[in-house]
Amino acid sequence: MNTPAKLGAYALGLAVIFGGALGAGSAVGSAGVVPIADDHGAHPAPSPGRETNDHGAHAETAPSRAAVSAPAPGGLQVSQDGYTLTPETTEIKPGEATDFRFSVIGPDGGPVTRYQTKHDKKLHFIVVSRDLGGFQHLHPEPAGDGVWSVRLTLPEAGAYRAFADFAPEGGPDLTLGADLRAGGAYEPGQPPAPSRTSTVDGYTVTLDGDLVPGKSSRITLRVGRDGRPVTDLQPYLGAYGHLVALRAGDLAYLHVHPDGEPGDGRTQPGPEITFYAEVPSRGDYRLFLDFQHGGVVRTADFTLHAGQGAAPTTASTPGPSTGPSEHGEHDH
Ligand SMILES: [Cu+2]
Repeated sequence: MNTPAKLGAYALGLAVIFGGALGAGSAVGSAGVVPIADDHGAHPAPSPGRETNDHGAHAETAPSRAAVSAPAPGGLQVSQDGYTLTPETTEIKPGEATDFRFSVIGPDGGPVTRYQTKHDKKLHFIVVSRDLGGFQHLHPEPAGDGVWSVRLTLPEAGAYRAFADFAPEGGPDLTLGADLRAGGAYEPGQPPAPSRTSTVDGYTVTLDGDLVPGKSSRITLRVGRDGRPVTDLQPYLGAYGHLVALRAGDLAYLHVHPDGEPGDGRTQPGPEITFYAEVPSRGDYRLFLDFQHGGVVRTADFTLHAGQGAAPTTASTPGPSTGPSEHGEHDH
């Protein structure tokens, strides 16, 4: 399988997870899948995740499909599928670098020691403030016996959310979330207002595209510096950009990767980076883009409102009246 196809399959897998969440109670488990497949029509590769959804957990009939598949978005649970994110460091002082340690306890009751490599790393560790202001994307190091260790500074007193994004060897892709606190009095902030432009260290990143609930949405980010387009972005984690989307309100986690990757013969190193993202519902989303230039990784941040259309009907039907039959057509 060539690389773009793999990326497409990866994005599709994520989209299926979110689409499945939409299907809860409305018997549209497949509706979330179909529009993504259309958008990725250039990629002929079958998706392992989709195979499983269509032929593994589900029987031939729609009712069982709806009953079985209702996975929540990632990051909302500290424990899922028998795996539990287990912080060992409990005290964090604001503004002080801390050796933060944690493990993932597996179904057998012991810490997981073998992980698949995903996007160059065995485990991705994201920390955000609960009010979605600050964002850190870190890569912990194994500290022996299944313990992970990472140098972590929580800049101010307050409530934070940590996400561990990983796949145990022989296990599922997981994003587990846990609350962290930095002690002391604090004033919770308001989530940032909608914004499509971000400036960081002299770079300006602008965002084009809209998040539509239940539908794969093309998002294009354009990187400039001092008024000129940046055309020599450097690969970071196997891509020219790394985008995380978090839903305001509960910090549901959506991890997306670009359409294309360095060296595939079609993806340019800037100024544009294209992603496909599917969000599960209306509301505000914070988007954090990691990009590398001049040997430094920087993060641009945005806030988008996903509001058009009522998912999932808008996602899979040309008009409002054809919803039910449309759903029927997609069942096998
Ligand atoms: Cu990472």
